Amino acid sequence: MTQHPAAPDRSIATSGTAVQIDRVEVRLVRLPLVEPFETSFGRIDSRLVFLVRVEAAGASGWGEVVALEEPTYSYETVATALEVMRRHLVPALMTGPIIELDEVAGRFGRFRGHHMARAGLELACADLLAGLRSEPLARFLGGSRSRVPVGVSLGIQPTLAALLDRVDQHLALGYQRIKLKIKPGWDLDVVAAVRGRHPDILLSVDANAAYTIEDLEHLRRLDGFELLMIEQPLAHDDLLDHARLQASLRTPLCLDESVTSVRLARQALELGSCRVINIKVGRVGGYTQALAIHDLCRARGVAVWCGGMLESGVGRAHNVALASLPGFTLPGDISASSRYFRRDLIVPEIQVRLDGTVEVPQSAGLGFDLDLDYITSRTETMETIERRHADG
Ligand code: OSB
Ligand code: MG
Repeated sequence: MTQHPAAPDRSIATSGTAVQIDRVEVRLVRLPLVEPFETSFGRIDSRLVFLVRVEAAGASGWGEVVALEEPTYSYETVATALEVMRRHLVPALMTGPIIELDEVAGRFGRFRGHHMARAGLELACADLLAGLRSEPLARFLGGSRSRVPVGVSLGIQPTLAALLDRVDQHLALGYQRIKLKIKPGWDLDVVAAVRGRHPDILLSVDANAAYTIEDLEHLRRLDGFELLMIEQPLAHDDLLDHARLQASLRTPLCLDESVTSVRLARQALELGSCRVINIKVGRVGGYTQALAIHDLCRARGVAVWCGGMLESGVGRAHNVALASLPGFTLPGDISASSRYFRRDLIVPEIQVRLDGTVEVPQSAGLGFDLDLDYITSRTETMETIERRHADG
């Protein structure tokens, strides 16, 4: 295992018992959204939730693959993740027992890409291992906070009035930070209106790669609005132009799409491509990478926060656990279940307190029960992958 010298040494210790995973269940569950979610890359009307359950000797763990149905935010889709999981990842995972969580990432080490698919399995294994040692997932990962600060991501709206309403509503609910999705034609006026109405809130914007370096002068006009950060203004694979842009801005840039590994995180920081990093466990391929990026940023005094992918409660609960680590100093995109869903897949649902925090569960594993009846009623596809005896 290679590690950056600045990052503290880390290994997630388990009880030391070897666990053989012999069955993986995958389900695609369709959840309606309370309202469409629109970004610069398109509009999402409902969420096809990809749940993963790993089973070993009577115990099980749950994870979620955060890929969308279309290859817009990333090249992965629900369909590619399912195919890669059943053909490559699950067979690799089942080649022998695991003791430590980083062995799961190790089993996938020879594969390239498909981070969201890998992460779904690693998340499920983390829940399983934490549960087997009767430890809350947050503590298992090294988290220390009992509550995590949260913000909300507000999609592009049909009108400015509708957006201003959403902003007011979510501030009243306690959210500590408002993030506005922007794109060319829905940017300066919108930000000016929200900032004019709320001079003192933590406000950020997220372009999901909608601009190019040709827009530098235009983007510089965002510098007047005291934004907390500008998230991913330029292409997903362009660290160099982000560095050029950051050099001519006062406002910190935050990278999301561009940071898919600890190596790219280090390169982005060394190039000056950003001053903040959004960590999404799916985008980076699982907890092992997410923790390495957290450790790298913490050692360098760079703030990180936990991003979101319109997860169901399962992915959301994992995000809460991750965000309890000490380096997650900015509010995460971890909203209440009710911000997206009329009914979520977990009990209790994720709730945001009026002080803009979400409580970190203290019970073993994920810390939430799964609503199996509701999950079953919404399941479109279910498949189980069993270990073949010839494999072990
Ligand atoms: O860029 O952060 C993003 C949702 C889907 C894909 C990408 C992004 C988002 C969000 C919503 O901003 C975050 C959330 O509340 O889950
Ligand atoms: Mg983003």
